[in-house]
Amino acid sequence: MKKFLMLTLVLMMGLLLCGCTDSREAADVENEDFIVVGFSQVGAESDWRVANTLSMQQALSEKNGYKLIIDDAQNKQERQITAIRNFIQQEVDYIVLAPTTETGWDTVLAEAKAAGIPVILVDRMIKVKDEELFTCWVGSDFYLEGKKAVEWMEEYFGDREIRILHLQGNYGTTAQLGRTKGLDDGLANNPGWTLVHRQSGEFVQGKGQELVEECIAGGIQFDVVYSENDNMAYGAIDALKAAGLTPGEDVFVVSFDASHNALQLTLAGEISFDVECNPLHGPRVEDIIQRLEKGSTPPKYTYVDETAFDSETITQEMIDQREY
Ligand code: GZL
Repeated sequence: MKKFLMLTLVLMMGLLLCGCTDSREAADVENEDFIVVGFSQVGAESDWRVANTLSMQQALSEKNGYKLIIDDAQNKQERQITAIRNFIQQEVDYIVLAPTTETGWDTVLAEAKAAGIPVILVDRMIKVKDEELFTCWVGSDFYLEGKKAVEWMEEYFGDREIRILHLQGNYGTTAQLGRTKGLDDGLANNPGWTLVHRQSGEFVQGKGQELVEECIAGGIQFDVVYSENDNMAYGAIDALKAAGLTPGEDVFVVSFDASHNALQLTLAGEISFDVECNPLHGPRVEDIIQRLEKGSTPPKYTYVDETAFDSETITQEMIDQREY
């Protein structure tokens, strides 16, 4: 009898031990059916960013076979670096990085590479000594976006002298650098254009409004607001209206992103020209991961095709057909 009891005890202990895997093993078991993706996102500063995050969530869903871990960096690179290190610790299968800024990534991406985790970049670009530190990049040609805006301004204003108030995005981001260079080339090629003020509105509505209010209060005269994203343009429009100025008549607003709300303002004539910056990178990232899973090599750089909208030709039907 004693032997039987001992045998039963040993068996029960064995069952208990094999049944109580630690949480990590349990997670591994749970995750093994999924491709685990760690996504370091800039933040939620704009309509564009919100649409970008939603696109990633919809594409990298559990229904599609993914477990997506999103970290919101609140626009701080140091939080992104921490997030990437956490993803490495969690042994994710892929890291997706939407970089806040272009520089400062070499060390942490070398750690991801050493851990054998592919890094996919979306949206803005980074500058690293070794381009093997990331697998591939998908995003926009921000200089071309700026060029499109300048070409519209040249067409619309012709030889008219114009004074430009420039609301920049966060300094050092590829979007700001490209869109600013587009305007700088326009200023160099159009002697009748004058830059009356340039400052970063950090891609957010409140700062955009504040800068325009300060310029108006300071007596700065301007004909065009070149706003490097829609949310700053919303703020600029509020400031113009509060000062009794009619956007589209007294002052012309040129913007970037072409998010839904901005296109409604373009239809209303309050934004004169809006250059698309497509945020729907979720399906593009999913396609890249599937290619990598199958052992094929996606292109190192993929630029998304983008259009632009003119208040004189846009229609509600065009807006209704868009995904964001
Ligand atoms: C552009 C993206 C920019 C958007 C802003 O790809 O990086 O950041 O234009 C967003 O709306 O904040």
